Amino acid sequence: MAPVAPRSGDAIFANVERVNAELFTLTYGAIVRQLLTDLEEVEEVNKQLDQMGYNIGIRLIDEFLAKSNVSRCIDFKETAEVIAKVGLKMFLGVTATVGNWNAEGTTCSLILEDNPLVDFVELPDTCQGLYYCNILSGVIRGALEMVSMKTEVTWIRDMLRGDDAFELQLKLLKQVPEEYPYKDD
Ligand code: MYR
Repeated sequence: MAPVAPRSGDAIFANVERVNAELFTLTYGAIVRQLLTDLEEVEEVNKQLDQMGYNIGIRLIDEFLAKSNVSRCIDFKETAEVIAKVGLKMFLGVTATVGNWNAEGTTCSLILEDNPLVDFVELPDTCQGLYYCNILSGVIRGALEMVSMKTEVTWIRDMLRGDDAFELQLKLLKQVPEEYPYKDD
């Protein structure tokens, strides 16, 4: 019998990562499916996914700041780049391109060519109107609120709806100045 060649640590780690990613994708799919069964209305599912994401985002920001060593961003442009290149990479394993800025620098898009949330997913006709990845917009909205930025996060393009990419629009509504905790005198 041919001896079994031991696999390198890297190969095992890559395999574990792939299995984790698949498990994550399938678990998310099961959650969406359950919400569709429980709530029936696609609009309600969209809202629920966004709310779940928001609840995750307001907690996940702490882990992000602790692990990434990212310091305060000077403006919304830098924040968008940090989300696209560091945040998405850390939690989803992909990066996005930032584009479509408005003149004021308050609205932009994150464009994702690849989105692990939708691996294995095909939406039936009964799910038209579903924003399958709405959890992601909620996560970003929640995370940004914790660093004093009120935003509106909206899907503009969605490959599950036949578009050529995923495009998430970030609109900065209000930047709440952080209060200095001590009196100056
Ligand atoms: C600051 O100015 O305080 C830094 C702001 C950085 C905000 C980064 C938010 C990261 C959100 C991660 C999203 C992950 C989605 C899966």
